[in-house]
Order: sequence, then C-alpha cells, then structure tokens
Amino acid sequence: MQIRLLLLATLLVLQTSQTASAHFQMLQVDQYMRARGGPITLSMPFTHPSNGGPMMAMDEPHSLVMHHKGKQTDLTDVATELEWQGAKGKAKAYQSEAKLRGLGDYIFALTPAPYLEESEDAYIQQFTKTVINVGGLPTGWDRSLLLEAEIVPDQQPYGVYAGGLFSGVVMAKGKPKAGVEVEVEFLNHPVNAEKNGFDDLPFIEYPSENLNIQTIRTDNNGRFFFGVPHAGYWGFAALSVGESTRYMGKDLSQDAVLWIQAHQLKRLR
Ligand SMILES: [Cu+2]
Repeated sequence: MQIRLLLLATLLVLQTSQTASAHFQMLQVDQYMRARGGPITLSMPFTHPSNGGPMMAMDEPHSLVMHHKGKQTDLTDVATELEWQGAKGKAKAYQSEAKLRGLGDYIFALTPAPYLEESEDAYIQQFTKTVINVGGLPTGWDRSLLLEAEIVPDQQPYGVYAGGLFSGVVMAKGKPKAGVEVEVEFLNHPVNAEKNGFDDLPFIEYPSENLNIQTIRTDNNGRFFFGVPHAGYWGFAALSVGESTRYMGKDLSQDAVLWIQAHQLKRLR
C-alpha cells in the first residue's frame, strides 16, 4: 500500500513537472541566415511551440540586447507590447525591431521578467538566445555571454543540418552544469510576424500526444546532444540552471533557452 502511494505521488510529481516545464520563451526571426543586413522583427511570445499554444502572458522584459562583434546594443526600450495570437487563445507578448549592420553573427539575448506559473506556485524565468548570421561570416556565435542561465552551442546554431547532430553546453555564468534536464521542442506552427501570431496549420503530427517533447540530460561536462529530425526551428530549454532559486517569496527556476535553425540538404541527382 505504501509503495503504491509512493508510486502515485511520484507519478503526480512527474506529471506536474512535465506540464509546467514545456514552456518556451521565443525570440523568433524569420530566417536565421541572411544574405544581407537591414531591419528585422523579433517576435517574443511565451508559449508551447510544439502546439502553438497555450500562450502565457509576459510582463515587461528585463532586457533585450543585441551582441555583434563585441558591441552591445540595448533594445529593451525598443520592445513593444502586443497581443499574440496562439493556436489556442491570445496573450500579452513583446516584439522588437532591430537593424543588422554589416556581416557576421548577431546574438540576441532576452531576459524576460519571471513568470508566475500558478499551477506550481513558482516563477519561471527563461534567459533566451537566438543567433542571426549575415553573409555567412562567423564572428562569435560560440561565445558565452556569461548569463545567469545560458546554452552555448558547439556549432553554428543558424546552420544545423536537418538529420544531423546538434550539441551545446549548459552554463550558469560561464560554468558548465552537469545533469541538467534539457527539453526540446519543434516550432510546429510558423510565426506570422505581420499578424502577430502563429499560423493555424501545423507542420507535423506527433505519433502520440506526449511525443511533442523530448527530454535529455547534460553529461558531466554540461553538454547535451540531439539528433535533429528535420528542417525548421528547434527550441532547447535547460531547466533550473541559474543560481537564484527564490523570487517574491516563491520558488524560481532560471532556465536557459536557445533556438536553432536546421536546413534540409537538397540533392540535385
Ligand atoms: Cu504554459
């Protein structure tokens, strides 16, 4: 009887952590590899990307910074509030314009305000990075920004092969973290920046409901590996990475999110 109760309790804990942790902060730009610079739009909904929803309402972000060749541009005040249309309902989100000037890598780093997950009575704060490249010249996609929680990629996150292996290191202020859970989801509903929402039609169908998400763990060096099944945008969320574990009298999970773009190689013959 006791064992059965214990099993039941364990199951319940597993279930709640699963539903609550499938959140992904987005920092989305259409096409991470660009032939030339110019203006771009960064869409920042907080959602479950494998299903295009439900949406979680964001508070005003703490910071949004563009890093390019050692130069930082603060975009926090440029970000504007909007209503994001998910596949299931709307929620407050943010959007920002940015200008890419010159060749190389642009690392965008978003620090959102902690989000109160009511089902867990705990806060979630996802430090999120997206790397955009202009002109094919790599200039620092692999450097750590020494964020509280961060995924540092082992290869260009904008130029991953569909069907290839992707790996990265989970870090807290530049120090690798072993044994961290990393959740992986596919951006299954295309972002439509003009209509501030996701398109209704998904790209893929999951073989079963719980296979919309993969959970992997970092090894002793803080590294995780993931075979990327197909082209598109993939999100990686490393959970409870940062040192701060309390906020406003409640538990806080400082997560690290990284977005990558995988590309299909086209055979000519
Ligand atoms: Cu959620």
